[in-house]
Amino acid sequence: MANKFETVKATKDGLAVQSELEHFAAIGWENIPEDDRDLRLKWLGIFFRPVTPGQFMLRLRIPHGILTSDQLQTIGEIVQRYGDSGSGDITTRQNLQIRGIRIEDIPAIFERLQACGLTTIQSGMDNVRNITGSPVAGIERDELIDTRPLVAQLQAMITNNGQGNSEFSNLPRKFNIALEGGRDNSVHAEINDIAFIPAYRQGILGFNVLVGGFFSARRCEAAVPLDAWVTPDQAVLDLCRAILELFRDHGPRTNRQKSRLMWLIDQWGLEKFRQEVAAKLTFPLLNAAPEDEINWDKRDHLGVYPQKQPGLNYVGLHIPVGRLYASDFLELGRIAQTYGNGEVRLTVEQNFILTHVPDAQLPGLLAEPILKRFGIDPSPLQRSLVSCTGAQFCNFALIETKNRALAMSAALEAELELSRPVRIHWTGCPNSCGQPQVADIGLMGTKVRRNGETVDGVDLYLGGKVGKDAQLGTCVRKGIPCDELQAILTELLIERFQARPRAPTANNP
Ligand code: SRM
Ligand code: SF4
Repeated sequence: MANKFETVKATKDGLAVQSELEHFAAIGWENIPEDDRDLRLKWLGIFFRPVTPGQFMLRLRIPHGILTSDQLQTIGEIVQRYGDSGSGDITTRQNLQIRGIRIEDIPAIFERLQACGLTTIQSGMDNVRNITGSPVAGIERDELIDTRPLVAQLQAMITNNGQGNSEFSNLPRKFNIALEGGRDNSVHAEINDIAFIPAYRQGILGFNVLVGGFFSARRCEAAVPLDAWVTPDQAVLDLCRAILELFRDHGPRTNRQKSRLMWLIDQWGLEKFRQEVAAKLTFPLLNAAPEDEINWDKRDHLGVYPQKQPGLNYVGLHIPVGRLYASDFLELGRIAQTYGNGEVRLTVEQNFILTHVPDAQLPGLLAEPILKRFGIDPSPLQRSLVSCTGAQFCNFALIETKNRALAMSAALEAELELSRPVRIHWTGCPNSCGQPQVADIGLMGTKVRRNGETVDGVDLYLGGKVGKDAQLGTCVRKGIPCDELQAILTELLIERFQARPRAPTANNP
């Protein structure tokens, strides 16, 4: 029997609500039919938030995380309209979500977004999500492949140039694609349904292909090699199309908890899956190159770095847990325009990079007041902190995450001295949007019974390794009450991450 989501999709395609937007804006959020409001609008990137009813979240698509200062300005102006209810977040897919949005404003907002080259189309539900790539593509000195044109072409193919593409609007489940062109696996290739990683085959530079990586409440798997290598051109698009069509036409749809691409690969076996993919292509699918070129540790890009273009630099700014307000969008847009060429990048660590800053402009940029909040050299725990949305806006959340993550890092840093960053990722529930499995220390929200009471807690993950030889971390301890967590993390940081207790001071006796 089909699950509820399949019935909704079969009754009316998600993209069909495109033509009803004006009507929805006119009748108000309370009167929109529930399946349209709560589900189909997500095909347009419009998310009804039961936690803040009437104030919707808009999830954009920022392919490769690349934005212009004009686009930041537009986003800032849109968010500004909502006063204290307006905010935005950089997401773990190098993307932006903005909040506080009223349905009556959506038609005008969509016009404004379109006018500056932005779209929210097919960014939620059973669609291909934001396509990620190295945040320093095209400016990195040691880059192997500049993936920007490929990511742009893929986004155009999948979304029909941002207009909506019914070919890919009824997949069995969400779908993630990442292209890495550098040496440090900046995109977490291993947790995507399809990932391309650079590899030389017989002296030619192309990509080895990984498939089936995903996290879900039920199961988490690292992607497996497809034993395929493709040239960095149309072949990438053709391969994605072939896999997406197979997933669409043959992917399991009965149980939503067992519908991601890896479940189809399990069902068929990797060999048959590869054969089916190859059969759809007009070129022979070559075997993988014996080695890939991912041989660096992962970088966080915070700080000032020379670009491959002489005399120019990129400057990575730390945005605490990715949270931005209207004035931040406007101010970041202004400094990008004033000191660089107006282009910025977002990272999967929820941070921000200004590009093309001439050497002579660096002192002025580094003296800008906003860099006091969004610094280039934050303290070791703040630096690598990542957090999903959590209970403030997400109704799946079992705990509040972003504020808690910030407070916990500050409290730990008051107690401890750290000689290196420790990547701590918070996620509010087992859906793992905050990717606790890729962190040094992962914290997944849960509820804990203590003395007959239910309290906020976390499950503790350790062992996540990123960059070269990436590996997923696993749950080592369940159900730690949040108010007992600081003591446990203190011990862990001392034992495993070389932290040292600070000498007592007047402020911290
Ligand atoms: Fe996620 C559902 C937020 C990255 C796995 N995710 C949700 C929803 C849409 C649930 C909802 O409707 O409330 C969350 C929206 C909350 C809100 O108001 O912000 C949500 N996910 C996020 C973001 C914003 C977390 C963040 O703070 O950065 C990320 C947005 C990415 C983007 O720009 O598109 C986000 N989500 C991820 C990732 C990480 C990644 O892609 O690298 C994962 C794990 C990787 C994966 O998908 O394989 C992830 N989100 C999920 C799942 C579990 C998927 C599954 O197969 O079961 C759900 C629940 C679902 O889809 O049923 C989910
Ligand atoms: Fe919401 Fe859970 Fe995803 Fe966090 S992990 S954003 S709480 S669905």
